[in-house]
Amino acid sequence: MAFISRGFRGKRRDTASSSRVPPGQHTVNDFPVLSAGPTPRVDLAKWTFTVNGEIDEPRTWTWDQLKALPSEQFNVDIHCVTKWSKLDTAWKGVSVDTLMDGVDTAAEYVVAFSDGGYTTNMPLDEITDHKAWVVYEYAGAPLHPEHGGPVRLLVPHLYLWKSAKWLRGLTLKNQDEPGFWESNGYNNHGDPWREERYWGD
Ligand SMILES: Nc1nc2c(c(=O)[nH]1)N[C@H]1C(S)=C(S)[C@@H](COP(=O)(O)O)O[C@H]1N2
Ligand SMILES: [Mo]
Repeated sequence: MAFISRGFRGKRRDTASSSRVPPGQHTVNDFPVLSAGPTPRVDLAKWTFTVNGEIDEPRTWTWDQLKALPSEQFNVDIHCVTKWSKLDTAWKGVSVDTLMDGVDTAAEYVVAFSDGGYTTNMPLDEITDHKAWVVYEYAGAPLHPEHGGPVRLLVPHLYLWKSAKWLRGLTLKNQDEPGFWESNGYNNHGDPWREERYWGD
């Protein structure tokens, strides 16, 4: 009985994971680091997180204020355009919906901006409605600086370059404005299930 149920679970897991890996991707167990520049040094006493742009009054949180917001713990699969996917990664952070709660904006686009100058753009509705988080813990520990600590954006339904590390804020925009990689050949949208890897895909 135990043998049968173990075998059954194993088979189901394999089926489930292959259907969770987008075309052209393979799974990894480690967590590769991909950064276009050096890991910034961050002083949390001076750190702030800001939502600005097409908004009546910019909203700013200190580190303590961000940590005091309602948080969520969740597991998601992540997909890098360099073809690795990592299943069931465990995160803790604040939903973008929480940061946008009560914000009245006509903006349809957003640019995420980071310490070090990295930017990435998305339609605003790709990061609202339970689709994106500002995360500060990975696997039960503070997010390692190499992976974007103190906080990174996490947009698991798009390729991982949209998940800006060392995130400092979101700029709401009326017009779409390509970010760092989107200006350097990556696709503007980046849906792994459609293999939107490069400009023109
Ligand atoms: N600020 C910043 N965020 C970034 C990057 C970067 O270079 N700088 N690289 C992006 C790319 S291309 C990828 S694949 C992921 C990698 O995240 P990881 O290093 O935690 O695996 O971060 C994304 N976010
Ligand atoms: Mo990447």
